[in-house]
Amino acid sequence: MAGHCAIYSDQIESVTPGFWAMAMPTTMTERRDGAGPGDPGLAVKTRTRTQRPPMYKVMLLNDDYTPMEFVVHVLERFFGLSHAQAFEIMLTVHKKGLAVVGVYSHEIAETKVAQVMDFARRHQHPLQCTLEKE
Ligand code: TYC
Repeated sequence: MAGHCAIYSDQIESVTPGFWAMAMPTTMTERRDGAGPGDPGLAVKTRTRTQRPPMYKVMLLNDDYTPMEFVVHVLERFFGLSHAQAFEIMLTVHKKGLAVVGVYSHEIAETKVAQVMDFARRHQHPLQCTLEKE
C-alpha cells in the first residue's frame, strides 16, 4: 500500500527521546507544568503527606460496686500512674461517671482494655474499661 508503513515498538531498539511523545495525541502528553512534549521544562514537586496513626482513648467507667482501692491499684498497675495520680483519676471516674486514663495506638489500647477487664473479672468486680478513637 503506497505511503503506508507500520512500525512495531518491539522492532525498535532506540528512538530519539521525545519521539513517542511527539507521536501521541496531546491529551496523552499534557504535563502539570504546562511544558510541551519533549521539553524538559521545570521539575514538578509532588507533596507527600505523612499520616500519623490514629490514637485511641482508654476510658474507665464508674459503677457502684468496685472498691475504690481496687481501681487505684488498676490505674497504678496497668497505666503506670503514681498513687496520687491514680487516686485523682479514680475520684474523677467516681464523680463524673468516666475518665480517659490514657491514649495509645490501637494495639496497645486493646491490650490495656483486655488486661483491665480480665483483672477485674478474676477479682469478681464489675469494673468496665473501653476504648474510643480520638
Ligand atoms: N463508685 C465506686 C465506689 O463508690 C468506685 C469506683 C471508681 C468504681 C471508679 C469504678 O471506675 C471506677 N466504690
